[in-house]
Amino acid sequence: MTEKTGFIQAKEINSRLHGAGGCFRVETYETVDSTNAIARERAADGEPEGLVVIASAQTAGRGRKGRSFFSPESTGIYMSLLLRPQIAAELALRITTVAAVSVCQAIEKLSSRRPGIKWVNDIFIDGRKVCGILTETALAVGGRLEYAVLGIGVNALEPEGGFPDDIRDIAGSVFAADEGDRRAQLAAEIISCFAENYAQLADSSYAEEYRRRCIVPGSRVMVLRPDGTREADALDVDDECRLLVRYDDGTEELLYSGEISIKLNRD
Ligand code: BT5
Repeated sequence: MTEKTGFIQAKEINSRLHGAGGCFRVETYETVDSTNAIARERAADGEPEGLVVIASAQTAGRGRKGRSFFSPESTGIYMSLLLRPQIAAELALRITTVAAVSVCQAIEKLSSRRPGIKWVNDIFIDGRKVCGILTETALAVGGRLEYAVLGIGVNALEPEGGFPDDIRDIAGSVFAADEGDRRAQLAAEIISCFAENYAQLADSSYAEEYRRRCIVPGSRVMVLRPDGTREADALDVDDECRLLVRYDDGTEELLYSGEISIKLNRD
């Protein structure tokens, strides 16, 4: 039986933060439009690094390129971390990739699941997307980041009645219904794992773990471009977590986040 779930409380999460995770300040809300939107407003008002906005539901959860992120009440974790890293703006992709590794580590600490990263920002379990990550940035003068808002949406449990038709074949959840409501544990573990890894953001040592967890190399992929799609073989992920692909005419390309989307043939 699934326990009756409700709204996540900040104290349930704060009491479970550990290590560097203790430096983050969690605020919880019931229903918001988008936790990323709230965190960005707070960032613009001068809020220091370390705020984490967590909601139990979102009415306008967003993904990349104007897509939406389905964010129903009581079964997911929708959170945004306000960061002010001292890195050049072109390294902002690292925030997403470090977060992807951290979400995998957190899931493995709390379950026997074996998550993988679908380049660049999705976490998959058994062929289904259980988490999406959206990092939004604001630039300061001189090409540095003024702030970054790291948004992480996780399907902890399957919603009652299942996922809506448009994502029914794509989406999955981290926990099975009989594992109960573990959102607070998972949220605390994601924050704590991220906090540890974030300390190493300036060097690219985490890239090895990203590469190991990435499920794309070795697959046939569709590279989606504004001017159409091209099939390619995904070969490898480099030290900056860019994806190296080889097109059928033999040319190779290193793909950056934001320029393209990748679609696995089996999606
Ligand atoms: C993402 O975009 O997956 C990034 C999602 C980030 C959501 C978090 S929640 C907290 C924070 N506040 C926000 O407003 N956003 C962030 P993208 O890679 O563009 O994927 C979007 C696509 O994923 C959609 O077009 C659907 O196909 C699929 N999708 C939507 N909702 C989903 C869900 N709950 N589970 C699995 N797949 C979903």
